[in-house]
Amino acid sequence: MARYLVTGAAGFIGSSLARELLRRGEQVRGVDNFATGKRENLTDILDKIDFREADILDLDAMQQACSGVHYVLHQAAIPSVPKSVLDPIGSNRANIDGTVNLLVAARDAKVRRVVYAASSSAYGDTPTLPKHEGMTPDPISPYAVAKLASERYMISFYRCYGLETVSLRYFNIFGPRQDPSSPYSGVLAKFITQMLRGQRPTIFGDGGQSRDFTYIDNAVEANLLACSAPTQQVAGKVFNVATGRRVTLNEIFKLLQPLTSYSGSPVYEAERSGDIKHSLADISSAEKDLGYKPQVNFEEGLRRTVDWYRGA
Ligand code: UD2
Repeated sequence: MARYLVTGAAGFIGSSLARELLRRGEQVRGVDNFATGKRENLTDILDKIDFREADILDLDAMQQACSGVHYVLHQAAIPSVPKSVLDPIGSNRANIDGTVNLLVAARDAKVRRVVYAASSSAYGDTPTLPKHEGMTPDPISPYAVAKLASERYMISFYRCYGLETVSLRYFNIFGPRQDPSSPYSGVLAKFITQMLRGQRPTIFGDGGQSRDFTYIDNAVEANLLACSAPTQQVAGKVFNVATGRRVTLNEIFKLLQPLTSYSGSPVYEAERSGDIKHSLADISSAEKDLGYKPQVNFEEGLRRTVDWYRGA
């Protein structure tokens, strides 16, 4: 049995990781400052994990949190393109300073490996699709810049200190427990909850923008593979975590209509600043070096997510 530290444990992805680790019989420690995480996400597992309310900007707290830990799954972040456009300093603090603190703490505690929630936003709006890890990044929003900078810190800590690090570039992860309530929430959480309530969803732009939407179970699996894969295959490296297929917002709206029994139409508003048009991943590196294979496809993920929100 290994001990895992999940940062952002009360978040959508962090709490899903914690739940799967427990299911596999691992020990879980979690930290969260509840900036975006929710206590409800931990209700069913709080008595089974060593949870600490702490901010990743607090170096002492991170040093204590890393003590005796084998693997760190670093999910804590302020994960939003538009929020970072409004507050670049806050984004920089949480998404870069927080990562550096955590890396210092992990290095000093001699953690075996740190796996990081990097972002597909690092690629920016370059026209070539699919995006592969060898492409030169061209981030647009402050959020994307911060996620890329943290990725580079991960690589730097491997090169300079030998701390094994793996960065997973998540492509629009969605699924149960994604917070739908903030203006900065992921589009699927918003659309599904709005349409289930009979409210008109808002599409920013013409709805022709596309994403490689990736169901949560695939991201969880990728994290666990990133912990167990051989050092020479993964340490100091970056991997796309996605499905290799993209869907437009207009297509999603149509798919969601029968699933949510919503018969209305969407509202179209101006495109969002900092947005990119199309996103699609080449997942061959993750397949080869991590042994990753998407477990749940987009349609199945969408059905499971709608079912979850309907029952929530
Ligand atoms: C970016 C990253 C993603 C993750 C995420 C964290 C890309 C391609 N993806 O997601 O990997 O790091 O940031 O937040 O950079 N939209 C609407 N109506 C709404 C809400 C959103 O039309 O009510 C649009 C939005 O303008 C965008 C698309 O939906 O074109 C997806 O937006 P999002 O906020 O769900 O995710 P995105 O792509 O910024």
